[in-house]
Amino acid sequence: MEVKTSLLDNMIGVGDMVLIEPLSEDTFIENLKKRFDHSEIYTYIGSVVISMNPYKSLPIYTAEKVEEYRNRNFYELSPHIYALADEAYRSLRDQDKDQCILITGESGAGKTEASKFVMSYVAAVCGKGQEVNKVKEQLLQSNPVLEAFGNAKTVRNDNSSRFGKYMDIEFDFKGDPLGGVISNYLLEKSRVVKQPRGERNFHIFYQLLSGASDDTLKKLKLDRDFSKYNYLSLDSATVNGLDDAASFRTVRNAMQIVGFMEDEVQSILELVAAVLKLGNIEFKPESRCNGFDESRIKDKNGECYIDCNLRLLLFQAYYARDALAKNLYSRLFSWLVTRINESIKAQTKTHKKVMGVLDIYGFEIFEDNSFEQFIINYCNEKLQQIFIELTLREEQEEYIREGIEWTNIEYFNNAIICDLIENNKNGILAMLDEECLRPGTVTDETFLDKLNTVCAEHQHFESRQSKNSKFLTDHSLPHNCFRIQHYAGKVLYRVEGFVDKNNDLLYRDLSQAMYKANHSLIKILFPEGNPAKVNLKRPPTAGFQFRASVGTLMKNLLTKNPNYIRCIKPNDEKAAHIFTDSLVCHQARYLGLMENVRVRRAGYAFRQPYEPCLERYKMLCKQTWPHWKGPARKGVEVLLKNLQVPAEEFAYGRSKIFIRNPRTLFFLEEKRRQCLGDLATLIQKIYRGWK
Ligand code: AOV
Ligand code: MG
Repeated sequence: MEVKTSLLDNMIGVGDMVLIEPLSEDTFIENLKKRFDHSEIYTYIGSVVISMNPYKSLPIYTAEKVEEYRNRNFYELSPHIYALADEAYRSLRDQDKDQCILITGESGAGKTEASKFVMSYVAAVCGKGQEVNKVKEQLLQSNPVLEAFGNAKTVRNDNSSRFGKYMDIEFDFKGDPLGGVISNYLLEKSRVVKQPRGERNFHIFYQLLSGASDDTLKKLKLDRDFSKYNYLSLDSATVNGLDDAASFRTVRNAMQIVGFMEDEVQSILELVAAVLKLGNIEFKPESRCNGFDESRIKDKNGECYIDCNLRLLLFQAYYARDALAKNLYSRLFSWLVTRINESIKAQTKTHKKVMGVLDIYGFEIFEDNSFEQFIINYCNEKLQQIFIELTLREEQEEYIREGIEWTNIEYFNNAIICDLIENNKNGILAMLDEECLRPGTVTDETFLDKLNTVCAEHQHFESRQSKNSKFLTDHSLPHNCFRIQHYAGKVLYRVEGFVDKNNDLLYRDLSQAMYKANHSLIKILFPEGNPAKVNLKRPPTAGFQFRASVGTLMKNLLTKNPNYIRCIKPNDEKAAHIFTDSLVCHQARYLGLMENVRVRRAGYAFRQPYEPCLERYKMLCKQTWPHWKGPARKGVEVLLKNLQVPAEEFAYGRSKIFIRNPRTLFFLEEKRRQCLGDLATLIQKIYRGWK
């Protein structure tokens, strides 16, 4: 591990926050700003990479850059996401340590872009050959497919991930890729039928209408005009910088590379079209002679009854229509993931080395926050938990391994918020489930009542104990809301729809109708509609499933060596060159970045194995220059003694030297620079050293 002098370059700020002197929130933010102004978007905190979204394309992801960072030590070059990717990949290949890349940050901070840079870097540096290249191409091309179906324009991000994604890339013993497995987490399916103002439906709808040939649209009985479809929002149908037609070609091409057959693509597009058309079905009330009201489908070509045994009131008919559209789409999405997995799965059962890349939907606070935001924010809490636990654990373990004493640093631990949400007994998700399964009249309001009673008691209890409760009730809240103090800010959730979205039930008649449809893919998507396989057991709720899958994910991540990318959004305008101090400061705070620096510095800010340390500084001491015969550790001891660095500045670990204060590092670096700067003196020194 070498420390490059560019990390200390004053012109473009400090490349590693650990080296900032003096350290304060102001100097921290100032440093980020200085670097951002020079388009230096990456900054380290030790081995953690902070990534600022530049909102403009930078020439730093070229093939030359890849070559530059390939096989180089982490601190050798300027901070870059490639350095992290390289370190992770080499550690996986050479030390057989499974890795995970944890990318966090709020919506629009640059997580998805970062995950793609990591993947493309690893693809560029790992093995070559026809078979291997095919695997790489398939892994990379799964991205455009999933983004088309799972991303959408929101007010925060024009390409916002509306699902969570975790991808394990598998390698053989040589480090050549074998394949991958993708896991997806709860798609925000409510978007299919309704989008908040200024937002769009999933990209694929617009891509299909803009990019498909006239012939394809004719076959699908679709109109190119977005405004013909109820499910497509009109106020932001076209997005600056997004070329839907071109994206459609990219997606079609990607599907082909991933291995979708032509007839499968056709089926998928038919379902996309079916969803659009479902949205255009309208109903009209009809009084029946038996006194009941029911709904009939209004159709330009005449009228027909819904072909099932439902006697639906008008609002129920619309509800059923939307539920079907949401289910159809989200099941299609899950099927796509399964289908992609079939294509990209490793063809061998031998031992695999694994690199997991996690890119989830970022923390969100909207004007109107519902069940989806609740789930998304819960997921972010869990990731923050992992960061907290592992940053401390990793640090602690290193000190213990190296036989060095460790001092604890105070952290805000968000475990209390995770518990408030996921506790088996009185967590919010458990209470929601209890309410959903309770006989009798269950509404969002009864759920809220329960929440207020139980959580308020809990809060009372907590507040006596720790003044730490994160469920905030007060009389100023709108009547149908509850509020949580998340690690990243207070969020007001409106309970409307919580019960329904958690239940996630579809009228059985609709499942059966779907199953009966003369369409092989639809049949696959609605297996419960098969009358031969009627299952009266209630499916698990959405919240339950989510909690379980996040739990499994966390366990999986904990078995791997973590690498962190902490993404920061510089402004709310999605604009290049704007750095809003308050916004950046808020993110740095809740991400716990200052504490992260403090932990690094409180113990020992820097550590290096003895050999490279001696190699780098041996020129500063006669006894070690030009060659030191003997153990490297002894050489480093001689060197430091000779330079009269106070003993408390160092700790000798089993394999590494630990340097407490960045100033000492500055001192060494400065000495080295002087040495190198004056070549003539250096040569004289060498000469004298040899005499
Ligand atoms: P996110 O994944 O963190 O948000 P994205 O990765 O989608 O955010 O980034 C948002 C947008 O910022 C991208 O579409 C790019 O225009 C721009 N951007 C981000 N990183 C870079 C970069 N390194 N270079 C150039 N432009 C960049 V969300 O999925 O909403 O949580 O849910
Ligand atoms: Mg994203």
